[in-house]
Amino acid sequence: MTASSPPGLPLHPLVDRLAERIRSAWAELPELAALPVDPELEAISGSLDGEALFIRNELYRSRGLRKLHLETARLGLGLQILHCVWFPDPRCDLPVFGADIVASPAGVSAAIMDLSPVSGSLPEAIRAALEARSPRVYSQPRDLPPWGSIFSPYVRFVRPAGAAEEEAFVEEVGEALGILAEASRRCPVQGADDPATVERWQGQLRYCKQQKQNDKTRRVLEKAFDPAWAERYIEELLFDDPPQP
Ligand code: BLA
Repeated sequence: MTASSPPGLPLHPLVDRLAERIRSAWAELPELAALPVDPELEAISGSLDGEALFIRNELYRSRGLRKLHLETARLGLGLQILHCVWFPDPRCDLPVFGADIVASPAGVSAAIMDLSPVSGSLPEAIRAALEARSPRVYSQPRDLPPWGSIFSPYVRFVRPAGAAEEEAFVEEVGEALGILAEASRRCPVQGADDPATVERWQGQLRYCKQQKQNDKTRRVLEKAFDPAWAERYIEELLFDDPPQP
């Protein structure tokens, strides 16, 4: 049994290791507090064609970060998903962290992570910290879909080939979260009606709108549950519009 799944249903090691890395990253954040999750959405279990399904959602906030979301799921046909987004408070000059892992018995088909700008370009200190990392090479990079125009030039989107590349990916996520966590400790909190705040809020609205164009997410959720449920889950939990600051 693992921390993220019911007994007898271990998750793919990359999903488990990355989930643990993310949880230890947010445990260090200042002013960390749990956010309420609709009990209907927090822990979901069922079955599809005789196969066990489950979704676990964890939600927190911290200084400068309005919504820290981690979802781990098993959604039929052996599909396992890790989805994580850290949405900043628009009053702070911080990017959105996002990561997604899609694994099946055939292996990990997609591992993506990014610190995505919400106001034209990344804050300079974040850009410099990303630039200063040691370079990593993956043998099977993947091309972004058109809606991926929201991502930064530093986005990582790969099919990790083997344990070494999976480990490199976990390390990279840890580094990116460290960079964002450090920036979140120090960022000034600007006024709710400051034009920069409003621009960053609009940037988050755009981020959510683009993510909602990912038909692959919707299709998997519709198949495991039903279209109305998938719609509600996407609109209310995964990519709900950020409240106006
Ligand atoms: C791709 N996301 C996918 C795929 C599936 C899901 C099945 C196709 C796998 C593949 O192309 O190999 C499914 N992802 C889900 C589901 C959830 C989920 C059901 O998160 C439920 C919570 N997606 C995100 C975030 C990012 C993201 C935060 O949720 C990035 C920061 C990216 N997922 C992303 C991208 C693709 C993908 C870029 C590839 C899409 C494509 O190639 O068309």
